[in-house]
Amino acid sequence: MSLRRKGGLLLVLFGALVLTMAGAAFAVDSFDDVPAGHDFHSEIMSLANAGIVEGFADGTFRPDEFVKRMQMAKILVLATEMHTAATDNASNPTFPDCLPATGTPYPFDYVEEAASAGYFEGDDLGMFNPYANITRAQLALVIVRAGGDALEEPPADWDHGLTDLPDFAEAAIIKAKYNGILDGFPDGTFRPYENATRGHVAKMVDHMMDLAMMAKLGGALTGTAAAAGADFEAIAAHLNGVIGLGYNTIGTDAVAKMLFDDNSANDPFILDTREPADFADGHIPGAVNIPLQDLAMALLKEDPRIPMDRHIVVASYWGDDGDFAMVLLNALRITDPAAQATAAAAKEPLPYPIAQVLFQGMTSWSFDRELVPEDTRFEDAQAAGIVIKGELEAGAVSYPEAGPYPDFSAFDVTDPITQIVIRAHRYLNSVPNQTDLHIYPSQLQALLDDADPANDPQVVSVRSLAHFEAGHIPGAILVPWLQSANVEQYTKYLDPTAGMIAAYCYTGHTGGVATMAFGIMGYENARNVLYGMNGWNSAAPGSGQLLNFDQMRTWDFPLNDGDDGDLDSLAAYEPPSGCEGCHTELTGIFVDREVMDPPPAPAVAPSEGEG
Ligand SMILES: [Ca+2]
Ligand SMILES: [Ca+2]
Ligand SMILES: [Ca+2]
Repeated sequence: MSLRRKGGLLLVLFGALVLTMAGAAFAVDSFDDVPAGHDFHSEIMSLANAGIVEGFADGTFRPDEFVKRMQMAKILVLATEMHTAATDNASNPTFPDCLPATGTPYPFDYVEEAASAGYFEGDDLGMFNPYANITRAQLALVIVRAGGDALEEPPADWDHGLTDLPDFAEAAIIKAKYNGILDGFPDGTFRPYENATRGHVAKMVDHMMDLAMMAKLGGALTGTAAAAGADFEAIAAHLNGVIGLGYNTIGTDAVAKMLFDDNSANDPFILDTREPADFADGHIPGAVNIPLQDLAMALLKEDPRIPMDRHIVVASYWGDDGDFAMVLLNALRITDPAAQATAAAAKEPLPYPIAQVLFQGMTSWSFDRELVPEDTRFEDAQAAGIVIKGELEAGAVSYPEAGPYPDFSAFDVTDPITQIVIRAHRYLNSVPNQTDLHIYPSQLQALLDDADPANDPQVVSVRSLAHFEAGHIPGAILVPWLQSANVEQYTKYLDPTAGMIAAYCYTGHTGGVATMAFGIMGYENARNVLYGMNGWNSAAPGSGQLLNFDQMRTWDFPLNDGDDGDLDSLAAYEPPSGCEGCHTELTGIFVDREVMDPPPAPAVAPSEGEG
């Protein structure tokens, strides 16, 4: 069953909402002034594809222009499906300054619908002020009203940190901030009387709609249960089948060969899951940017940018974060993993397209330091003390008591694959930033060494049994990554009530697979140890390959950053002088500086990317 078919399922649930979304595939490609990498790109495109906002005839969206109150009324009634074709209240207008003669249906009908829904109340004189620009405070007020029960109430003592909230909108602004719909400025102000821009409106409305959709879909973590629930079991069964197929990394050189061979037929689709600002600093030519925390929602909405039938390579920061996206994509697209396994074993064409991860992410594509957060490239992490010489323990595995299991609120869908996408959205957004899904080796060491057992993570090795027995992080249990969703044999030993589950592997990649599986299954305390055992102690058995990473696996392939020199097509790429053919006939080592100054032979053979 493809996602397109599942759209039929969502269609029943969300009626007009999904009808407008389903029409998205042909609606809008882009706006000239909202390029990929723009702060509000994904939200504006999402709303435009849903038919809730439109651009201008000249192909622009003008994200910095202000929004009139009548425009806001229209956006909100479309976003919440309160618009009806019939003109409402024509004989009994609510506001003296917004009459049928003002314009029917726009703005009159939309304003009446927004008033009937309780989104707008008018000013002290009973006027709507349709041509006035909506302020930031008013925007918070109407969006919170439109969001209704989908928004959570903040705890009474929640510290919102904002200093300049007006009485009339204070509660709404705090609630909107608590639900992640808005934020203040770095100086602690909210600036309630400044005008909201079209970009801000798009961001906030899109987020409110996402919350409303998720509230309907269910699957929220509610706590734990002594026995595994039926939804948990079904999710685990599909994940177990998909992860057992063993998909993981693809070497950077292999990707480059496919992209630069002047044959577009074999090009993978490059999905870049970094944040927009990092994407804008430089990305693989042709890559599409959907930040990791937005990916599941984009899949639920059938974002037309994500192909259902092509080989996908995920480009991320370090690579292991790409495994989070890969697990989700493969779980969604490989609907019958047993059929995929059968075809693979028989060396027959695969029934489903696969997703893989660029080995070590953008750190291996380019030397550019701006592509990943400061100090987190492996060699920089060594210098910064993020990568350590942690203690090792040898010996057999000792497991705790099995259970309890994560428990979810009831899903509004019965299909386990859609449930996996829902759960993925909830897990990936259970932390403020995508980088919070990691723990640095130095942070793990601090938690284990602070003489406070109460904050100790449950440490999980996903490496081989032999490598576990030869040396593991003290106190770890073993959950082999290919069986990270095998509940009966392994997953039942995870502790959903621990402060953290810290999974580690070799280089980070398979730990990313396991961590994503755990998170989808409801272990939202799961984190991946950045750089795995290489980050904890590169002298451990089976480790060491990242010591050679900078020499062996970091390439210098082209980046597009929006400036002159960007590649319009991959066929236009010309390798630097001195390495004619290098990028299409790669063998083992290639970086520009090696052409100039070949490195010494590595002490340890390079990884095959098993990570
Ligand atoms: Ca109407
Ligand atoms: Ca190609
Ligand atoms: Ca501790």
